[in-house]
Amino acid sequence: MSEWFNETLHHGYHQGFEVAEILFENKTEHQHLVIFESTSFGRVMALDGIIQTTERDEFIYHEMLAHVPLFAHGQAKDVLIIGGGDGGLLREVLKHQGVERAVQVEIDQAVIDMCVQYLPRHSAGAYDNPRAEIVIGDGIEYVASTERKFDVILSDSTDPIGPGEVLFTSPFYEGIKRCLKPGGVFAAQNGVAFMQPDEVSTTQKRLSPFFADTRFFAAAVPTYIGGIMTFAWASDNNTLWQTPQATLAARYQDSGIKTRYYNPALHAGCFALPQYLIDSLD
Ligand code: AG3
Repeated sequence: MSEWFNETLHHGYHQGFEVAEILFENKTEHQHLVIFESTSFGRVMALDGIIQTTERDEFIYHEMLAHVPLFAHGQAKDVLIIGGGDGGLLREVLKHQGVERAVQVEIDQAVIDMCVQYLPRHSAGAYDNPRAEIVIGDGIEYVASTERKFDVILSDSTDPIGPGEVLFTSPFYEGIKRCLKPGGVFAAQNGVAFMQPDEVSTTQKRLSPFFADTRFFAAAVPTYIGGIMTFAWASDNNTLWQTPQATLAARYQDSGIKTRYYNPALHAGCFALPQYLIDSLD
């Protein structure tokens, strides 16, 4: 009998991975962390029973969360990442040579350490990059108190359950507004819309008091099951989201960045949402 890891996120609907080998399993200071070798998606990391990332499809999520805001902005120098302990997002952000500093605030040192050890292809050396600065701490406290200002802020959180819950609240968004430079952009993991519809409408309600433009973009990430994942987008520059495809294409080409999911045409289209989602937004 083979052993299976069954995710516990949605009611009455789940995905399972056949486990080849458990590589690490422990209760950290903040959450239950497991990293295993699967027979289908490479190495897989889960926190509190919820799949966070797999080697096989992480590129979709990390490329979209990094490159949509960064290519739209076009001249980001200072980037802040909240969460993202596996290092995949930091890896993609640092591919932008114009980024002079990427500060990452992660609450759980153990997630970083164990991912460097057991998911090394995620960070791919990003934690040793001199442009990266790692802060172990609570993201909500950081954005409420730092004197730094950022061009792009990315929230790579868990779902709004456990330690990640505060990263979906008004006080967090107020902090984001506080440390975003004029014309900057905030983007955040915002759940799988079909399965977690309230996350989209709640985020819209909570973000819009602080920003002139609040919207969502989407990508289909197979192991975030149930359809498209949405990413929240907030900026006081309400033209940034519709940066012309030709501009994106020029920036993409100049950057020399190689991607496997992201491309300028997909970027230009990713803000188009299914009607059921638009209707839920009012
Ligand atoms: N961050 C997003 C996990 C979301 C999973 N949730 C879900 N399927 N609704 C994971 C960390 C990747 N760096």
